Amino acid sequence: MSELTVYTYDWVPEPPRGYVRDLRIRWALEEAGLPYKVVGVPFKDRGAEHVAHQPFAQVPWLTDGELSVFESGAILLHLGNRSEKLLPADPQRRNDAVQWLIAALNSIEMATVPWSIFIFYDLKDTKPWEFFDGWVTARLDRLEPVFAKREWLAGTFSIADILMSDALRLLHRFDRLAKHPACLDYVARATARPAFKKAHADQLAHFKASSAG
Ligand SMILES: N[C@@H](CCC(=O)N[C@@H](CS)C(=O)NCC(=O)O)C(=O)O
Repeated sequence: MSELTVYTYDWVPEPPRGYVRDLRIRWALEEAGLPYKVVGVPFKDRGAEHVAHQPFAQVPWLTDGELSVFESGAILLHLGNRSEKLLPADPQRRNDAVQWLIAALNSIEMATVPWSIFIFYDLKDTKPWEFFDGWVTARLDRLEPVFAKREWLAGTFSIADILMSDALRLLHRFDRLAKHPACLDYVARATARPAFKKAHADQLAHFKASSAG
């Protein structure tokens, strides 16, 4: 089996620590029990080699032997093909996992990331805030009955839950799930998993070690 390497920054400022998207990949690898290593690349000077792997000079990317994959969703799908612990073999459940994974990226994260910009830059007094906050409410109102009825999006835990719960974690960070208890419980059960805890602790340790050096 080829060697798996996760690439992330060698350092990031304090606020994103614990939220950098290599966490999603570490989490999946821990869930699947696949051996991997993590390599830090410069945050400050992003060179041509970085862009050759990730065209937006972002992280994460993954190498699997000679193959290089960028975009956290694509990386999770790639890993899903390696382990049924991440992506079920049954066609209906596999379809559920894939569509919810895309929904997490394209229907939820698409709303949560712009919303978070208003928080980080203290723009809640501006007119567009109402729109972006309303967009988040609309999405949570639709997710609430989904999580009231099911533990995991595809029946059993899958990469869809890694992406969905990680996207919702950004809202939870600012107590934005308080009025959506089923969403809140879902994030709590996802982040209680030992694989999440290990991935999260490892990411924090990685960035702490880099700032110490
Ligand atoms: N759609 C990309 C987003 C990647 C992304 O936003 N990466 C952040 C870290 S979590 C980053 O590299 N930010 C620095 C930058 O954009 O310059 C994915 O899901 O992989």
